Amino acid sequence: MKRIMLWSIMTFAATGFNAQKSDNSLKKAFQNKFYIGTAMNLDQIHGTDTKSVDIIKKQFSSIVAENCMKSMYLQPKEGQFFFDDADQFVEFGDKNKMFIIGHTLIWHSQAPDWFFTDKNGNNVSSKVLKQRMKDHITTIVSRYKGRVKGWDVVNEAILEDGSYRKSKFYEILGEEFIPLAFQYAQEADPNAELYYNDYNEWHPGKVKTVTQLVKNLKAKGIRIDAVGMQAHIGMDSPSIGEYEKAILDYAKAGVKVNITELDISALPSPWGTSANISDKVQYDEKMNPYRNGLPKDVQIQWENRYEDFFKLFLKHKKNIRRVTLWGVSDNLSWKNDFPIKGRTDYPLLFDRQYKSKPIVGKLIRLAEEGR
Ligand code: 9MR
Repeated sequence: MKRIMLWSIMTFAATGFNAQKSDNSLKKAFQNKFYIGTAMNLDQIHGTDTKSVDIIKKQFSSIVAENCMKSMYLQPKEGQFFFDDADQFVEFGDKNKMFIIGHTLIWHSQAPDWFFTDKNGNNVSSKVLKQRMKDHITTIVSRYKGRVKGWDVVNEAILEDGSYRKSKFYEILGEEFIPLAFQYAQEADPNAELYYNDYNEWHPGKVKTVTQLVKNLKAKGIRIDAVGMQAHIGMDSPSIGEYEKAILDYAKAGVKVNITELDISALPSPWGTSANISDKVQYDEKMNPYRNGLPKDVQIQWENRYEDFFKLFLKHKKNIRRVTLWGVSDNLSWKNDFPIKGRTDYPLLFDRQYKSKPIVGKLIRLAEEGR
């Protein structure tokens, strides 16, 4: 009798464990909370990186293209669009019933030079730039109308002190380029969600200008649905309190928050959490301390940091539309080369062998507990 009982307990434990292993996923656990997404690179979009593709299909409910929808790729020459990669990306999302995000329509970086210059290399007039923005946005948004559900309309236009970035868009059009971009996108697909996306968006200076921007757009009758807070997070900065305050401020201004581009670097940072990709720092051995793996204490600290942020996101789930990781596995992360080239970082949920890290199970449990 005792033996039978022991056997059934063991069988139950074993099947319970297996079921958890095979059925549970981030996508299922978070389905009534918010979309949980990832960025996709070209090998994933083309289907050649099958290990990543399996993970994406199983774990994520939303996708964004890491690079192939940026203006230098979509319109490398005026009027010459290249849609092959973006088309495959959108097809993948449709086929797998995912919430598809377009990244990004207007960004000063990765924009081709022709966008801003005439044939003599001088800045174009405001009239010409407006027309080019309109053509670019209208062509792309109309092509994926009804399929791409939300667009990062403008990316990284405000600096930490709250001033506008002195980009070519700003130089030629002033602050007006932002409402114009939103208006063109809205006209091209009235049902798509429209976002302003930026890094360090918890900085009080940025929060002030971005909330003002939201109010100005709304006052003009132009729709903005959410602010995308890029979450390139470090081990010490930002604090949960700083992040929470920003989420609440954006909610108060009448928009949802997308947590975008989430990755938590386990490495020392030379300057904080900027994601301005033109900034680079010289390689230094001391800044690459974990080439052969994370020490246990750092790994625990890193996991706690992920858990703390997800607790925050779950606490504010009413205001959060989506949480999107900036990639699948550590080996593919941009963080290995930023802000210092050639380091070994551990910012994502899947390791270099494409195995889920223990944090995945912990996040699933957190979501299930918060049901
Ligand atoms: O991860 C992206 C990297 O592969 C590209 O080389 C880089 C330049 O296009 O952009 C990276 O993604 C950026 C995102 O588009 C906007 N926010 C900052 C991200 C990291 O630089």
